[in-house]
Amino acid sequence: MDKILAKNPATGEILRELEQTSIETISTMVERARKAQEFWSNLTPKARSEYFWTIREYILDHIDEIGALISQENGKPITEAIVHDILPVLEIMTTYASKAPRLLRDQKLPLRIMKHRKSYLNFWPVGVVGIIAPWNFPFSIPFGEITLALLSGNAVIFKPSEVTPLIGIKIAEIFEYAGLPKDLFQIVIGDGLRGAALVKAKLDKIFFTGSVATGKRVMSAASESLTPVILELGGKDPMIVCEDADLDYATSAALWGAFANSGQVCASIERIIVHETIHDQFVEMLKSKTEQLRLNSTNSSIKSLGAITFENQKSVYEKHIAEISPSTAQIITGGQFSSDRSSLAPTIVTNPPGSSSDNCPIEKLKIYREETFGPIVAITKFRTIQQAIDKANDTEYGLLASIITKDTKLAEQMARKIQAGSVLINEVLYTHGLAETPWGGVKNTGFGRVHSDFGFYEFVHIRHIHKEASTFFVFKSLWWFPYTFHQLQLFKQFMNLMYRRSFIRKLTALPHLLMEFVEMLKHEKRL
Ligand code: TXE
Repeated sequence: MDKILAKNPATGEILRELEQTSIETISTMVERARKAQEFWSNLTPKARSEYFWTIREYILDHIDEIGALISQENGKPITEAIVHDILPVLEIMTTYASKAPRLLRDQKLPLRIMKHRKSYLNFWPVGVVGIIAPWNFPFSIPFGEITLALLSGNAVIFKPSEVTPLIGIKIAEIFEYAGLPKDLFQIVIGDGLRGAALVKAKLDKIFFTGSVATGKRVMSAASESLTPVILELGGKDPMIVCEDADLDYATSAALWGAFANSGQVCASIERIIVHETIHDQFVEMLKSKTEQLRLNSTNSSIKSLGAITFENQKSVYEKHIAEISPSTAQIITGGQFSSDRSSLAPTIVTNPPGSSSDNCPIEKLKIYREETFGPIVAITKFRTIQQAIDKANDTEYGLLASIITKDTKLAEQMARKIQAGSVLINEVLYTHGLAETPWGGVKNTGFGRVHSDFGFYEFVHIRHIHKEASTFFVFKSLWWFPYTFHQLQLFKQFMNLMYRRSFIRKLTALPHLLMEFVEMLKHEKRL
């Protein structure tokens, strides 16, 4: 199959038929990128940053056109296309094009014991980076990673999802407009076979965002060449709503956290763990707000939920909903596809009536345990704070978690016990849009970080350079050959001096150390 179809998921309209990149050419693309990277890595970080000021202006000048394309091919409302996909790209570009020169400067490492030596860190780009992206944030997820990769001196081969190839092509056009050196940024169009070929093409690092199943395949294939991988996989993120929470605030946060991007977000709130005393009121208020969301408006700027981007996702929703029975859960609202099956009504599911926080049958269902990646949220109950934390951690994922409470001190204590990459207090979901905060998770969510200085340093090797502080004198090191009697005594006294707790014992080691040093110099010439 050499062609793929770019479609509008809201209407089913075919937007374009596209030639897939030939699998055979992928390794030569990497070779060409490697040549271009040599030149690029020799530019100063400031010179590389200059390209990004041009790109930023281009994006601002074409915001409506890019937003419309994202909305059309991904199915999300235009507000989400502009605010969730484009704005974070401008932010990361602005932050890291400014910061890159400083972050890439050599860093001194003060040494505790070897005062006559100097150590410092020097950063160098890893080389050619492969960025394999999903379809849910087809602009912001890869663009942020590409920006950091290029700013730090790498070449990039980018494979957008086959579900959103036109947005990938738009990204390539933007870089072409900026006049980057030829072959420094290249795009692979097509399906997972192309992704697999890219992983095998002797890249220097792979940034993969997608499903756990594919992430495992990527890591396994990358192990053949020991290519390092960063994996950003799924989530089943919890929101804990404490007894003292303002219900209006908590339900609005839950509404956006669960249904933004139609729930097709790795950090979507898919589980809400509510204190049992406010549970019923919370559910009632969330239901009422959910039913006010606009679904099928043709005016994309007032629509709240868009289309389901990826056709195969619909069977996941069906499977999860089908498992519900009167003894396991109840659907409070939603649960049905629109008549054209392009969207799913935002869906709230809770325990059956009469359940207590110790007996929550919903917690055994797929809808509570597995990633739905759609506009579905499962609500359960807790009684004690410890129970809330245990329930939040009772998942194979660990990307984000949220806590809603007026007691922010308590929330901070709770946050330290939650197994997740980020814990947001009285907020939800949005920190992928912040450039300075790390994004990534634990457990099956994967490992490594994107964004933040930690994410920036994922794109460089750290080279440690070590030298004598003085440029005039170089001494043979005392631990070199030959191994001798006074040399050994000298080191024992050195350890007493440096590591004894008692000041007196440290002090008494000093004359012995000096004596052994003199004896060694007199009788035990270094080879
Ligand atoms: O992901 P895939 P899909 C999750 C979410 C969703 C599931 C399916 O749970 O239900 O993924 O989405 C490329 N070697 N997320 O099918 O298949 C593929 O072409 C290398 C979470 O899109 O993992 C695409 O570019 N690459 C996520 C990318 O991998 C391969 C956002 C992701 O595809 C490959 C989206 C292979 N063997 C979905 N096979 C998040 N965490 O944000 C496929 N690809």
